[in-house]
Amino acid sequence: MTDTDTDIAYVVDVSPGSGTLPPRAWPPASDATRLSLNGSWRFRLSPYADADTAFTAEGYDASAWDTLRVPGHWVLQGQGRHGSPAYTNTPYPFPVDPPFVPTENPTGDHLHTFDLPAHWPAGGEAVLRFDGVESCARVWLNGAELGEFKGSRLPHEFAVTGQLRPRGNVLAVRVHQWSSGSYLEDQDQWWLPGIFRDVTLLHRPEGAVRDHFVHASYDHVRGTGTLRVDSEPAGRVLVPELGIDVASGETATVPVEPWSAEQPRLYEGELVTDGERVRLRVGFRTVRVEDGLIKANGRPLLFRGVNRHEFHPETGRTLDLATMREDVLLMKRHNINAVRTSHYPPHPAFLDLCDELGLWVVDECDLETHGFHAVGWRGNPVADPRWTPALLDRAARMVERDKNHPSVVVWSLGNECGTGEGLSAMAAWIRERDPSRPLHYEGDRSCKDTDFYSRMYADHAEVEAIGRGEEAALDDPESDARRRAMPFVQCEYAHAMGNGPGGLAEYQELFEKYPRLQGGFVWEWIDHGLAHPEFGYAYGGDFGEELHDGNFVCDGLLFPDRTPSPGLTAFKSVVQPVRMDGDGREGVVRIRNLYDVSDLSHLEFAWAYEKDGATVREGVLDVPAVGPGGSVELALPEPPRRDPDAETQWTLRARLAKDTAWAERGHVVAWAQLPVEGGMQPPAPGGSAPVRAGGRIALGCGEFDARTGALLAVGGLPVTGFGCDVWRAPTDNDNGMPWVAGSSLAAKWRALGLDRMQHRVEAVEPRADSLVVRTRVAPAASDLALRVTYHWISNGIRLALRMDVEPEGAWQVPLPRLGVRLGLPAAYDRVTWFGAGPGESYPDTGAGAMLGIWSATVPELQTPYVRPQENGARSGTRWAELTDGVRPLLVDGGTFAFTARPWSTRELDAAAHRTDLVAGDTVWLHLDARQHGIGSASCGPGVLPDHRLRPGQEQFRVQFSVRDSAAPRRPA
Ligand code: IPT
Repeated sequence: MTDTDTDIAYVVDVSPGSGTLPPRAWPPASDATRLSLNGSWRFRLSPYADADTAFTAEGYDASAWDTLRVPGHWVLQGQGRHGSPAYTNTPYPFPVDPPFVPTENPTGDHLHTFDLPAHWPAGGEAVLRFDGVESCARVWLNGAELGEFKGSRLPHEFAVTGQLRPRGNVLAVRVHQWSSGSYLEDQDQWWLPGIFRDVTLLHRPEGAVRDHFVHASYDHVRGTGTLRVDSEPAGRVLVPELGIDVASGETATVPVEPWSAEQPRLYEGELVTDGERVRLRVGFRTVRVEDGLIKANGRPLLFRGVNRHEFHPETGRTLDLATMREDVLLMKRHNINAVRTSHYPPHPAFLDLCDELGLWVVDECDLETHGFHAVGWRGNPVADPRWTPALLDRAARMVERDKNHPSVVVWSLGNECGTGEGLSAMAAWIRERDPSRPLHYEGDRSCKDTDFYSRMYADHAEVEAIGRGEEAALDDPESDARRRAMPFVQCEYAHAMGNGPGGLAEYQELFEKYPRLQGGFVWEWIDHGLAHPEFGYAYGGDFGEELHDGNFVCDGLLFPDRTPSPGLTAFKSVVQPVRMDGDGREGVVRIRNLYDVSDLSHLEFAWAYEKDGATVREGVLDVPAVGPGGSVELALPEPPRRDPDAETQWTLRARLAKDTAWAERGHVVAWAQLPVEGGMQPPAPGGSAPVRAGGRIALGCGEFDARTGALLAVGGLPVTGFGCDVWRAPTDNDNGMPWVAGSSLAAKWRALGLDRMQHRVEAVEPRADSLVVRTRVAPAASDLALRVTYHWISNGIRLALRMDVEPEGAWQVPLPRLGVRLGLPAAYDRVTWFGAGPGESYPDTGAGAMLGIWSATVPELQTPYVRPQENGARSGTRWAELTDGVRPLLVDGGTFAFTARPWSTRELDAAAHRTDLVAGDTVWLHLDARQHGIGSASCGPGVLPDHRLRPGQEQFRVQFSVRDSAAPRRPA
């Protein structure tokens, strides 16, 4: 071993570090002085861990170094000069050889010079705090080494009393991308080294609070809260609003309003010691598992949750306060009541926001060893006692930091670590330190270290079996019995990768039906697409990584820029805490309150009576303050005169009656539509006789190719590429799970050739007053086919199509879609339609889409999935009008899904990034009788049987007409 080897031995040492202070509560607002050391630092990157340490000496001249923003990841700064991000899901991007890491270990040296502010107090002590450094840091102050640590998303503090001077302090931090700690941080995200959270210097006055623990429980029978604040050193605990003034360690019990995610009642208080006044924000709540249920304040919980990684497209895991707040506000506005901090404790300010705005938090430890799966879990750190101190250190740093947050109701040991004694040791330590919160861990089916049964991506049938308590036995009778007595939560489900997830509503029905099923957490909150000059948003492989997992990192309910995806809009509707159903014809609505604690008095219920999509009357319903779990049946107002020719419906909206901390008055919490009459489709117009001229056949306002029978024009508007279409650019869910053989439906589709169907024209048959075109549509090298017959009729103004489809042969796979496709001039770039909208919807998605009249430009109809794929279908469409502003094309005469895009399906299919898609001279219009559902097979179950498009006999009708824009929309 050389000298340098000894010097860097700490990098691969499995111990958590040395020189740091014991963990303690996140320093809340207090009157003690603090100095943020965030800002512009000097930075140098070396390819190896043993670069010279001369920079740590006093007087080192770093003026030639780069500058870097701290907090930040060096790979996301410096325009590529500092290496690149890399993405893997489960595989370690280095050999599985614990605790060793590659010799090529990017090492970032950071230097920062600072003065103490004039008001920095004399005396007392000083602490240097790092809130997050990935993956390992060694620290020097004014030339003296302080120590080193690992545990990227956990705080570390050093005592620096006596080492500070008024001016010219030099802080030197060496950060290694890889360390033994990397084996514990294999969390399916970008590998992003750096000092990515705040660095702070804290003054600690004599007698300041070293640590404090707020115990605030709620007795729902008596309506009282009990507060005890343990403090070191002792002090006084004041909560003026409650008249509490007790010594630390003493208990006060008083009547209070409890804290809950729905009503996050916080009481302002203070802990006063000889040296410091610390702000307390006390939320009284008791969470426990009893009678086989997770209960908060005596009531069973239903988690409408999401998994949240910390992510920003420009700054990676460095998040500013505004972004954290935006996350919480977006969650609240989308009816989300819970968040799992997958898979590490978040920036502590995020938890303050959860306390304040109300979210149930599953706080997860910074721990995942998933990559050991690839080697049969050999050498898994959680099963190797040498790593137990590191695991305990991580557990303690999470619990101590976050223990005073009322929002944190569950501790999670980590994610995907297999099983092992290290986890049991963590659980035992946490139970001892904080028995007030239930424990979660998904990866051990024996559930020996957890308080409830948790799974990920279990399909609907299995979830139902669990709900009934009829799940299969798994291991020893003792574990089986323990698990069966436990409540159940899906810690991950409904993988939100690309278009989807499908099947949300069916999960929610189960969660609401079986008490044992206490909800779940959608995977995941936001796409981790990194802003990229060439690709728009980059995913795995875009930085030239040798090993990567592609766009599996883009699987969130938000796009990278935090625009809600259709999946989030759907989730909001599926989990809405108020349900309105009933019989529109009878004019009766049943309103159910699904809140945990709130009655309905904070909502205003608006009704609208709509005819063919237009509101003809509206008003506000008088709804009593029904309590949680209750329901009421109400009569809707007397509808205006019935109009059997029109399509009529009630639209009901439950809106906030007053401003809240997270949304303004009028914000729609829940809605429903109750149909009244079905309306009538315009009858098929007949009369015109086909006329052959040149290579064309004219039929009323339609023109056709005499050889192929393809539509060439309608009302003089040229049409290209007309024909039956079954292909869609596969979604991520169609592509399935790369690691599960046979899970890709898209691979089956491509093997069969559904992306390259050939159309053989069997007959073009002019009849007395119609044109019939018979075709056989089939892929090369197969004898499977669809017999497709187009029946056309026209009265000179409208052109009607009936397409009959008859499958031939033994089809084993569902079709992607079934409908017609046609190309229009690019100027046809605006659409108004009566159907579901404004967003996209597929058979098993789009619960957020309402029936109404909507307008959008063709670019606006595109859903910007980071990896391009099928998107943008508007289903349940009664009519759609595309226009160039002069001669609108109306499509009606049936109920269909339409999709309009400025590029073809082939181009969409070939694109890897949004920037590959360039609008051409054609708007491609798809009119589908049906689409195959979406499912969530990118990680989870496929499309449920009801939503599969099985090839079968099909009859599809639509009509086309072109008018001058001045003429009425619906011609004769
Ligand atoms: C599961 C992981 O817990 C999560 O981090 C993420 O990778 C998710 O899947 C998929 O995006 S693990 C999976 C193999 C079931």
